[in-house]
Amino acid sequence: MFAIGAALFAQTPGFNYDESKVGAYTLPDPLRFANGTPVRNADDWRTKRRAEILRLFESEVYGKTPTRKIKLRSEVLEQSASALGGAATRRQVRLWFGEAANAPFVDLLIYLPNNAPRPVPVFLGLNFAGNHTVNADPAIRVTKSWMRETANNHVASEKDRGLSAGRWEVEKVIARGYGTVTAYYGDIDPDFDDGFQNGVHPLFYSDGKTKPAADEWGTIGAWAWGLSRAMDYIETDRDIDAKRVALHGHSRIGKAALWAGAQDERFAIVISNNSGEGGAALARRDFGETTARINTSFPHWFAGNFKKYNGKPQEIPVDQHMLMALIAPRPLYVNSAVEDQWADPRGEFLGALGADPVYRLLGTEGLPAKARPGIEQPSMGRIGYHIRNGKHDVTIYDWTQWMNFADRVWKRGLAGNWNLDAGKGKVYWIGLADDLKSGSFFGATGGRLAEMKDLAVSGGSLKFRVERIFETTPPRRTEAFVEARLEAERLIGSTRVGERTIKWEGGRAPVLNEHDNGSWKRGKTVRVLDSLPAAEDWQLDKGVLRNRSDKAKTRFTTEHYRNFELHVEYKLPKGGNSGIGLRDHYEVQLEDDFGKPVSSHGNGAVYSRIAPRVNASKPAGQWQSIDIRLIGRDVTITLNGVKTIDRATIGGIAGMAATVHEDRAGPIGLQGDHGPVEFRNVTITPLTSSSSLP
Ligand code: GTR
Repeated sequence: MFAIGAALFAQTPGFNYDESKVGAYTLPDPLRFANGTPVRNADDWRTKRRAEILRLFESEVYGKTPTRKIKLRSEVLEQSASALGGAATRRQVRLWFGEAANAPFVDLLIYLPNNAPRPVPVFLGLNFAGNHTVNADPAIRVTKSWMRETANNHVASEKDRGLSAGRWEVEKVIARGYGTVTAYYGDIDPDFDDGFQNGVHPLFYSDGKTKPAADEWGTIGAWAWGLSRAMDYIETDRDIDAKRVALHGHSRIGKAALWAGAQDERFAIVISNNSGEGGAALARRDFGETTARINTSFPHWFAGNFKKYNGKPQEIPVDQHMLMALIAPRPLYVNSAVEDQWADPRGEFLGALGADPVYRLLGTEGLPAKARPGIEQPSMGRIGYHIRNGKHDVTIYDWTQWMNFADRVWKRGLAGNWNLDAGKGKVYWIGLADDLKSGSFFGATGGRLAEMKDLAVSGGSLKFRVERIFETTPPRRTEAFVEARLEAERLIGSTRVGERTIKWEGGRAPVLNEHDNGSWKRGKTVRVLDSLPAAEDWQLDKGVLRNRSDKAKTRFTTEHYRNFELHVEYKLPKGGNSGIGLRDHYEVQLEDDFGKPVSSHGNGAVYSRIAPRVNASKPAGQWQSIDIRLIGRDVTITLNGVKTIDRATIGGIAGMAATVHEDRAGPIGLQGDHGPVEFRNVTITPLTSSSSLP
């Protein structure tokens, strides 16, 4: 885009790349009313000054957005709970603007992470070239709307699937527990000057009117209106958290995102990516693209009135810092790129900084940086800013900062599940609720999860205490004190038990892309006991394996398994206790609990994670059989012929866990150090899926 622009500049003036030509300018003060009196407090801002500024942006810059409500109708065109290899739920929703059969519509493409609690926070943004370009997912519908590209006569092409995937990074967004909602901007209003005959403008014409008045909306206004309609839909989707929608936009769509965020306070975070002139950049600097230039190249973007200011940006009654002030006190993020001088990176930073006094008046932290921060050194407060290397684009660097910013303002950084490595084959686990008010911990109290007590979270660090009472005589109590901090997506911490301190470190529990969704085929069944490596403390006799001592080490298969069906027959004496290790991640408990109430620590339970529905145990001394089907974290267990756990999802590692690499295959382990136990007829059948990723 930069190169094409450069060729055009030669003939069409109206841009400036010379900082010395910027000259002196005075920005209108957001904290002074039009009549010169000061805005004294938050109440003055909220009740009067905000409305005054909004009116000026409406009549002089973007044009008024019609207020008449259009009846919306939504239809789910397609959905799947196993999109992106099982990581996400995909939904394609058509949103009709009006009840007429030929009403215009926009197609929303939605991906929601399967591993995150509902409702999920989302990133919402329009795309430039159709939903099918944001990811290579072949199920995304290809739009029939007008395309900016002339290559295929303005028609979208199958060939363009995933073309802009690097600008969307859907998988990475999903992996961090966010959803993505997007729509093609041309569905709302095609991006060319046709006198406002197509798109949504004509919906609002009445009394022989054929185009908007000079103080009414242009195409940026229409895109912003469409974003608010997407928000209307989001409010009806129970899986999406409408209170945590981060609105983002690149370039001209970034201008629309800022304008939408300024008008519609339902957007909880607003992000401007390289939005430049008419976006985050100060018009008065007249640097890069100028007011005269943008109104000439794109006469349909702004209100007719905006053209009055061609060559006279100092006469606009507002400047773009005031647009961003309208977003206050909601979190705002602005970012620039070094090679994107057309968008005026300095002007974008100064625009964000110019909104800071309003953020502070409203009692927030504003933008911490007072001077433009160094390249790729983000400054994050209630306003965030970064400038990265590279050109006019959206990159994974930008996305990472947006997600860090969202984590920060929504206090999500520590929320979620963490697999922690404590060294010497020991692993721990932390699961922290989204609201950071509760959580559980595995480690230091045996194989069990313990509830966090006295949990204190501040910024990127947390502290809590756990305890476990062992039902020995006399009962023994273990207490551990845990502290951790988040550093660059790593959780670093320590656990103190008495005099001993154990250090550990880890990352987020991985997303497992496999689900028990009917696509799994059984492979060849293998008899396990015959192929176990030799071990002195176990004895195999006529097909029955028994431990010779109560200290017998867990017997592991040499083969590693990922998704499988495992059949085990076992016999326990009165009060007996053993377990089956699954891939070094989870444990299925074996215990003499005949006739007792079910629990997540009883016979056939996924230890500390999932209790059986009913107690199907047999009395001690009898052979019992257990069938375990494990796909990703989805587990089904049949105990003595009774389905006791039906496709439940295991929340995380516990029990016999010995690795943080929960996404890897691992051995099957038979436990023999909790007392006498016998096994027979152990078989395993690997499962494979045509739709699973390697
Ligand atoms: C340019 C325009 C910019 C910016 C960009 C884009 O041609 O001059 O204001 O919006 O397009 O949308 O990529």
